[in-house]
Amino acid sequence: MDLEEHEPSSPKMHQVLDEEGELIGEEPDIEDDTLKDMYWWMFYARKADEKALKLQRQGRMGTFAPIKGQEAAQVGASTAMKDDDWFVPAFRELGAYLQRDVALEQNYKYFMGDARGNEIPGDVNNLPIAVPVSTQIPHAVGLAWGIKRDGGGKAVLTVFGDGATSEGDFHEGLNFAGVLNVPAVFFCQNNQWAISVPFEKQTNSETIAQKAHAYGFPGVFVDGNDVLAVHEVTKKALQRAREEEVPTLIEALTYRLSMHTTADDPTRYRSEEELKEWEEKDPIKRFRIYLEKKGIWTEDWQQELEKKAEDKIKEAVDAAENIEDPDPEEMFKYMFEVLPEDLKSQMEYLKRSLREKEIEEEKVEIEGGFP
Ligand SMILES: Cc1ncc(C[n+]2csc(CCOP(=O)(O)OP(=O)(O)O)c2C)c(N)n1
Ligand SMILES: [Mg+2]
Repeated sequence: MDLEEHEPSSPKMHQVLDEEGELIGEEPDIEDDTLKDMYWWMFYARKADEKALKLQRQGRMGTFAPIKGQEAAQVGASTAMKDDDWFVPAFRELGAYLQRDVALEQNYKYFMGDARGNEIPGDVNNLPIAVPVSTQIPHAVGLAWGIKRDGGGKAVLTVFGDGATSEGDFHEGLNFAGVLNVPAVFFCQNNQWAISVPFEKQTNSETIAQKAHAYGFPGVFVDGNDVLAVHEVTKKALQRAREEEVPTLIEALTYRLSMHTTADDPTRYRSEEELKEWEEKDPIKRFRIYLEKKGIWTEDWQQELEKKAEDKIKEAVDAAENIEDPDPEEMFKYMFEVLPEDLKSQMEYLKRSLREKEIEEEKVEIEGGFP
């Protein structure tokens, strides 16, 4: 008996474009307008991301999780969704979020520390940002199970990182998805780092995708810097989820070109060479070369997009920075129906301090002095 004959093989990475933007297989069946849209969302996300980093460095934003390098994975996946599918994100999702109708102003507000930035427009099927790693996966499975029980026809796409696959929630969620056959697609953005933990210390599996075999559904390994390949596999997986209620685990291999968050310094744990190697594989550049060869990308069009992105970003910053302050008492409002005593006294203390501050300010106005 030969053991190897009985081992599941590791999946081969799917690509449509090579690293130089050359078509590998057949021309994908995507309309020019959709290709243009995909490029726009990737480019806009990159610009918005760069601006967020600047705002944070200027003290105008709190901690921010940059997406630089992951635009193809995010936009490839989100453009494969239908509007009434559900998107269940982690926290590094700016590209997909913008494409899924969450205004940049909202994203900026959230990272400026305003909880109102995490309010999703009522007609948009997105769940809010989830910072606790992997907790969104069981939520996605529950949502997909609910859809199935209500007659199906929609799919759920949940996104998480390579680090998230080491959490119990990942295993519990995928196990349930397999047992219950729910219409969910599990999309792992393997950016090869979980803060300072590299992929090889995260798992001894060759790929994340192959873990799907253990849960009894398919796993697909795709080049996450190839927007066309990501779009193609995600679209097929979502369709299968909607029509056959078969879940899929997708692993999109990509790279975080920036820091984990603005509170992190990646030069302390990864090499300059590794970064350079992945900068060469920039997903936007690769897609641009392909579009240029097709006659879709031109310098003039790029200038138009630059201007459009700049205007939209400026508007979003203005709106996010000029929003009226929330009522501080809101802090106490939504967790408990009956406020516990300690919180009640904190709320009273807050109210008293605010009243005293108001009186002080009135005095200054009347007396024209300094407090
Ligand atoms: C349950 C939990 N544990 C730890 C953290 C701190 N933390 C935030 S992000 C992160 C790493 C996540 O890595 P990965 O899943 O690969 O996503 P990426 O940050 O690379 O997008 C950790 C440990 C957290 N937010 N939640
Ligand atoms: Mg990661």
